Amino acid sequence: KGSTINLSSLASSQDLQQSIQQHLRYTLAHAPKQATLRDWWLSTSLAIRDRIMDSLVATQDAHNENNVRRLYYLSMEYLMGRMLRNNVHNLGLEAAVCEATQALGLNWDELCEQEVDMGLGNGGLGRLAACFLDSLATLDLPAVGYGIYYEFGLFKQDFENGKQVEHPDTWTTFGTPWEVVRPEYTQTVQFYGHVEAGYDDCGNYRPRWVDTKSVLGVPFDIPIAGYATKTVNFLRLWSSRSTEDFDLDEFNRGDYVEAVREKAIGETISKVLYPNDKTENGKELRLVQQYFFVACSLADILRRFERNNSDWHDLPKLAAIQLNDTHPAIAVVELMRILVDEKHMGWDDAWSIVTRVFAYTNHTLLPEALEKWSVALFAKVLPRHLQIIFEINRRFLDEVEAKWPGRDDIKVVLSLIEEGGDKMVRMAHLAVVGSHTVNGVAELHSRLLKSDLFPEFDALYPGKLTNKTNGITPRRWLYSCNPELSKLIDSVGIESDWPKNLERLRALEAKAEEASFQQQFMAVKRANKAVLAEVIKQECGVEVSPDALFDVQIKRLHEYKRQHLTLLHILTLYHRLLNDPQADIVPRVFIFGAKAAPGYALAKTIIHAINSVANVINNDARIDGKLKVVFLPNYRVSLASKIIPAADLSEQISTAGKEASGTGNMKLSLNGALTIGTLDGANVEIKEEVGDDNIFIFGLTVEEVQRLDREGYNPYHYYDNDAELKNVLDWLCSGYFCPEDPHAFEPIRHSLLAGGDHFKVMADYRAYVDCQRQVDAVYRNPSRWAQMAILNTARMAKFSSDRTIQEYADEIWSLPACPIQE
Ligand code: 26R
Repeated sequence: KGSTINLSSLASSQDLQQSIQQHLRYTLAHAPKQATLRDWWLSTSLAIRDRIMDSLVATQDAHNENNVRRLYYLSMEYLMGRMLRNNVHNLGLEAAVCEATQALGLNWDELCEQEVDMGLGNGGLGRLAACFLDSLATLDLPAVGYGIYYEFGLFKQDFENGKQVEHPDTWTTFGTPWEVVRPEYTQTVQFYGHVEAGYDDCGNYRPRWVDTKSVLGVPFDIPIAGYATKTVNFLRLWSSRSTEDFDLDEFNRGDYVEAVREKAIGETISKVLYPNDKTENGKELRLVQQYFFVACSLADILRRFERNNSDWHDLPKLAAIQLNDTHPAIAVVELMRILVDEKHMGWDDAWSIVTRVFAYTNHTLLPEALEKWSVALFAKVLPRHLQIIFEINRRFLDEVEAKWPGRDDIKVVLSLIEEGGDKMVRMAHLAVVGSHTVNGVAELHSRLLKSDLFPEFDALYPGKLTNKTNGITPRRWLYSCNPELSKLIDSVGIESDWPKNLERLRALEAKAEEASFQQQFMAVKRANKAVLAEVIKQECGVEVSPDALFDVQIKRLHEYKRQHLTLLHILTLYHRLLNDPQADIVPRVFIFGAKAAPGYALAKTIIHAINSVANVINNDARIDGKLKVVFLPNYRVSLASKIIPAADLSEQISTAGKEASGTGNMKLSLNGALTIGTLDGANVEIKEEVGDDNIFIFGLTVEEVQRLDREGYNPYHYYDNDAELKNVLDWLCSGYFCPEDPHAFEPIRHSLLAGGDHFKVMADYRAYVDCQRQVDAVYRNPSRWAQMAILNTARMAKFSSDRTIQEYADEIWSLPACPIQE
């Protein structure tokens, strides 16, 4: 970036071109004339990878030589998306690669389109982990991400007659250039079996975990290059393999086929990502996945520690481990097991080490998403760990007794074990007790964490519960995905380091009222909308006008996120237009992207309903194209990067108190979309940053939602007293939009009325529809809209994941940077 690069970029572009040609010939064994676009993409990626490797080796060498303190991020999910463009941008090779590919007769954008997303996650939590890796490397922080090498990532979504169907995501079929297999760091993991009492030579109690089954974990490393720095960290993903002795008996008995079948069981552990972000409680394979990747990762961390250190008491000096939600919380127990059972350390000593190593991030307050595992399942899969959990709990309840003598009611609430017919291990309690710091992901969420979810923990451990408001990487979510806006930013004299110093964008404030800048800013938006219109044409077969307001709702499909509230708004506008073709309505394109968990029937019904309504509206000549509704199939990171630069309006309309943070809200605002939203999650802080005049806020507050829940909420009240609401809901369920199955949408109506409307859709409908009228009014004033959009982009600095990660590094990890010398 910048003008000094041109001379060196000429040299590096020629090198690069040569390197691409060499990979085509010597790695892929192709002559240029037979090469497909995919071959060229692969060769280009391999050429870029070579350049990353030099810095990877240099970085790891420096970290090892200096025995630096490292952060270990444990996450079941990483939504990395495509890697080529971001790697090129982070390495500063953009100009060179454009020249090189051009010289080879290739189109750079087309080349990037060849890459299959790395979709090893469900949604917000997985994408947050990916943004964090980018910021950790960019800030020169020594860090390793650990996760699972799922053979099948999140399913591919198709629509058949408007209904979601799932297909396997076969991202590994043709291999990926971004991985380096590390068989030399293979780990062995034990499961099942039972615990035998035993004593060592000195008479100390030494339980032995025996008759276990074991599997291998083979690590695949994905290099993570920082932006405009030499640091290259890595993401280490574990793939499960059968051990050779897994089924030796059967093999020796001559049952070759049975032995091989058994072998396949070892390989299933890392086969597939669970496509749920609500519940997988009780699924044995999910617990096995969690322990598999945690055990491999901890063994790897301890191996690295032991290379340079001999005293286990130094572990908290050299390792900080962050638990991304409770999914890896078993790590607390596994580290205790290793220190006590294998390193023969005393309990108190070990516990003091463990609780100085771990910290835990909570990402949801929804009760159904809080992990619990039945004690019976634990006893079967991880019998020794269950014993350790009971011992942790026994000592913890002693602490509770000391704080609140005789208060058994508090013990019932706080215990790691939920009593009842089916005893359960509460993973969140384990994570809180085993960590030195717990954080929520937005101010409001963290406040509710303290006041509603864990008030007793907050009293018992004052100061342990904290906040770290989420962020997003401006490299992927502005610099790479919105080149036109990036160019505009560069052209107005903002320092070129803005992608790693997002405060620089504040200088745009001074231009927000300048007519010529407003026009340029909106011309960029218009161009991005034209590009998205092409994608929409291709994907949905629907023509949309870039002059219409692009109203965007992209996120997992969930009742609490309330895509069906937007559907009611769409029906309201449609009905108004049919009643009065001259109705005062700004032409809009409603753009949805969302996957529903395969077992979440109502979420799938909402998708079907949106598609069915879309089909009717898009083909109704009476409304003269004023409304269009498109549901882009297979929403994923790479599709997000096309939608976000083209959005005018960002829908962030969850029931107050339910969305922990949201991160799409930040991405859209950064790209100059205005938010219509509730006072939920990070919307509250976005409002603080952009100012009350530059955001559309509506609906119940958390306090009002809680009051309704306390005093009794009656959705029929709104249905009976708002004729327009009654009308559109009845219409939706009348069979009009789905004649072939007239009752198809009845479950939506049921959930909103007789079902109790847990997410207050009915209560918020009128405020939402009225607020959308305000949106229309502002959109009709292009100068005002442009000013607001510019101020959104200008004021997003707080939501750079660099800010978030620097706060984690300073306040949770005590992690110094380690810049790598040239
Ligand atoms: C129990 C298991 C099946 C499971 C539960 C929940 C698996 C995955 C989840 C996903 C949740 C924890 C998630 O993605 N939460 C989101 O985290 C984002 C990053 O912090 C937030 O922005 C977002 O508000 C929150 O819903």
